[in-house]
Amino acid sequence: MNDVATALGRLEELAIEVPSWAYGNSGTRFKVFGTPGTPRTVQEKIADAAKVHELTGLAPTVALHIPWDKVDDYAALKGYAAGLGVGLGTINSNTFQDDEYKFGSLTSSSDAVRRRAIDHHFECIDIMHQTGSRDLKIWLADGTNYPGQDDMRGRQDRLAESLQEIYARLGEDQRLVLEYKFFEPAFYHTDVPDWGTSYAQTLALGEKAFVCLDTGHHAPGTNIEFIVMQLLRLGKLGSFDFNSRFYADDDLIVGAADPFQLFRIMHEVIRGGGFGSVSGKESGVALMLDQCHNLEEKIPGQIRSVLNVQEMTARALLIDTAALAEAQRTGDVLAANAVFNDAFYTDVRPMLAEWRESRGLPADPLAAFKASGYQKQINEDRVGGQQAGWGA
Ligand code: PSV
Ligand code: MN
Ligand code: MN
Repeated sequence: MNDVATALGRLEELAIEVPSWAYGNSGTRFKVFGTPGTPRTVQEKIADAAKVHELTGLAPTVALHIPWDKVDDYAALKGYAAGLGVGLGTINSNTFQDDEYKFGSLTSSSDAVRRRAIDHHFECIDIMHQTGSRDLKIWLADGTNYPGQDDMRGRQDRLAESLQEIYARLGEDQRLVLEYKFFEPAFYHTDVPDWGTSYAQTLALGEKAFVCLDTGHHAPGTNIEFIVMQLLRLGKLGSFDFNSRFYADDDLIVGAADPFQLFRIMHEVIRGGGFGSVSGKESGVALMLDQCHNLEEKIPGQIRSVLNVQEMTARALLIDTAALAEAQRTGDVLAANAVFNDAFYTDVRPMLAEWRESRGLPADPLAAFKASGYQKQINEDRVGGQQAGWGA
C-alpha cells in the first residue's frame, strides 16, 4: 500500500461543500417529519453548516438554492458566513417550483416561460457576483410524461439556445455546471437525462461549462466511476452532488449505501487529476453533497457525510498505484484486484482521528457535537423551523 503519511498528507486538499437545504426539514411525498431546532432562516442554515466545518475541518463552503435562500443583501450574507468561518459556494437555480414551469423551463415552447427561466439564471449570476461564488448549477425538472406529449428534438434545441444566453452572461471566473438525472419528476423522458446529453450541451457552450454528476441520478447498476473517468478524461467534470441511493433519487447519506462505490469513485477522481490541487493548481472538480435528512438529525447527518467522504478518500489515496500498474501490465487480474481491496479494507479511522487531533480538531466530531450542547441550544432557540428549501 501507499505510504500512510503521504496519503494522509493529501487529505489537506479535501474540501466538501455542504448544501443549505440539508439543514431544513425534508421528507417524502407521504410525510415530512419536523425536527426540533430546524433553521428558520438561511443564516441559521449557514450557522449549522459552520458547526460541521468547525468540528471536521472538511466543509469550508455552503451551497445556496435560489429562491429558497433568497435575501436582500448577499454581500452581508457573505460577511455573516465569513464571520462563522465558512464561505458561500455554488448557487443552485430553481425552475421547478413555479406553476409557469409545468411544461418545462429552459426547454419550454413558450417564449415567455423561457424568458422567465433565463432571467432567473441571470439573477443567480448577479447573486454569484455578490457572494463570490464560482459555480452556477443548473438542474432542470424539464421533461414529459407521455410519448408524443412534446417534440423532444425541439426541446433540446431550445435548451441549447437558452443555455447559450445564460452562458454568455457568466463572468470571467464563473462556471456553469449542468446536472443530469434520468427520471423524476418527468417519467417518460427527461431533457437532460444522462452525462452524454450534459456533455454535448456543455461542450457546445464552451470551456466554462461543465457536467455535474449527482451520484443518485443513474439507473441501478450504472458504473458511475466509469462516467467519472470519462468526464475527467474529456476535461468536463465540473462537480459532484454526492449522496446514496438504494432505489431512486433517495438522497441518503453519501457512502451509507455503498462505501465501496464511493471508494471507487474517489479513486477515479484522484487517478484523473480531479482531486484537490494538482501541481499547485486547483483541479476544479467541486465535491458537493446533495442530501436530505428525513429521519436522522441534520447536523450529525452532515458530519457523518463529510467523514464518510474523507474516509473513502483516505482509503483511495492508500492504493498502491505502482503495484496496481504492474499487475495490470502483466495481466495479473487477482493481484490487481487485491491491490484495490487491500486499500479498501484498511480501517483508516484511527489514523484519521490522529490526523484530526494533530490539527486541533476533535478526534471524534460526532461525539464532540453531542457534547457541545449546540443541538439543545437550537432546539430551545428555534421555534417553527421550515421544510427544506421552502422559503428563506
Ligand atoms: C434534483 O433531484 C436535485 O438533485 C438537484 O440537484 C436539485 O437542485 C436538488 O436535487 C435539490 O432539490
Ligand atoms: Mn443534485
Ligand atoms: Mn437529486
